[in-house]
Amino acid sequence: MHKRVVMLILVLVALLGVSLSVVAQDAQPVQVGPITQRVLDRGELICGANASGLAGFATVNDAGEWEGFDVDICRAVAAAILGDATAVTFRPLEAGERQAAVQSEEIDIMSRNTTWTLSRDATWGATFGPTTFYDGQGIMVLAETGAATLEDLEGASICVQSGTTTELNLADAFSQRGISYEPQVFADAAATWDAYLQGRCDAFTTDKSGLLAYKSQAPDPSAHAIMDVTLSKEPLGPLSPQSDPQFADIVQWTVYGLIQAEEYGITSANVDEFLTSDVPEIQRFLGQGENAIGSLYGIANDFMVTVIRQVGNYGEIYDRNLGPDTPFNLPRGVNGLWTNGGLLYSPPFR
Ligand SMILES: N[C@@H](CCC(=O)N[C@@H](CS)C(=O)NCC(=O)O)C(=O)O
Repeated sequence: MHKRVVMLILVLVALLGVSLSVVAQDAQPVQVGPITQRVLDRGELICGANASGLAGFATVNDAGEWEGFDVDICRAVAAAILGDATAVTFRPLEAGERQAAVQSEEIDIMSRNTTWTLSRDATWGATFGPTTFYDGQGIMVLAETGAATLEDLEGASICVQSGTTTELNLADAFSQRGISYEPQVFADAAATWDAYLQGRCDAFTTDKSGLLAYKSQAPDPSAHAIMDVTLSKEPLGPLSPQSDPQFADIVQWTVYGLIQAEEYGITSANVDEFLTSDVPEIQRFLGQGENAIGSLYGIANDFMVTVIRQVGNYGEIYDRNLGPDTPFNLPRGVNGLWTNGGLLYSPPFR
């Protein structure tokens, strides 16, 4: 009888030990992946950016600071991981330099008007984040030519940058319609644009966002017309080396957080008022109370509070760089929230 009691106590103690160790494991902080770890160690995020400057998306201002829509995406990720949107080093990359930069992991993230395609996803060793800007390829011509359709460009010479989806789509679109053309291909963006400006090409082609940026910088913008044709789908967004899926998740949820914040109406100006919101969904989104959000990725639980406070929500980023108070005044269109008929839709933060 005595022996049995002792045995029972031993079994109970063992069971308690097992359950305590399970609790202890649960409470252990999440281990961050290799890219996040090196960002933390370095205290800086290295972000691949547009090399020649793309107005509205990535340029260096008079004070020597990077600014633009693509730039702000990197700033948001730096705020999420490091708590500091300014802790970013931008690494300029020409189109053809992107693959090597991702593969060699000389950058942690790229946010550089880059189109998500299957072959890039597979061969660059990249993980693409959510699309931040839905675009399409367009064509610019001298306004005086009056060219309006692709057929009007029969026999034209067209300036295009190599290492881009642009070069491939151009070939597809023209051969599909049986239109002959002469591609003038350049490895760097400035040379491509200069050749068009100097009249060495009849047309210049790239993403429509890029056309707007270039047109705004032309000596006489009104001399150029963006034709009302769209050659392709160009979903542009950030990407990171696929060696750290957890880092890619952080990028993904930061971008979705920008979109979700806009949907909730949470802005850099009012985020503090939302901290005490009694809406459970918003408490969770902002990582308040007992809700585990960022901590599941080893970053600050309330990472979205920092991101919104320092960078703003998606709508603020869009307006600051491309909205009504900028030279672009670009309507949101498909880049609106799904609640406004656009394509931006965040999965739930829960
Ligand atoms: N979205 C397309 C095109 C991106 C692209 O590189 N476009 C050129 C337009 S000329 C550009 O921005 N070049 C600037 C540079 O290489 O710095 C892609 O991902 O391939």
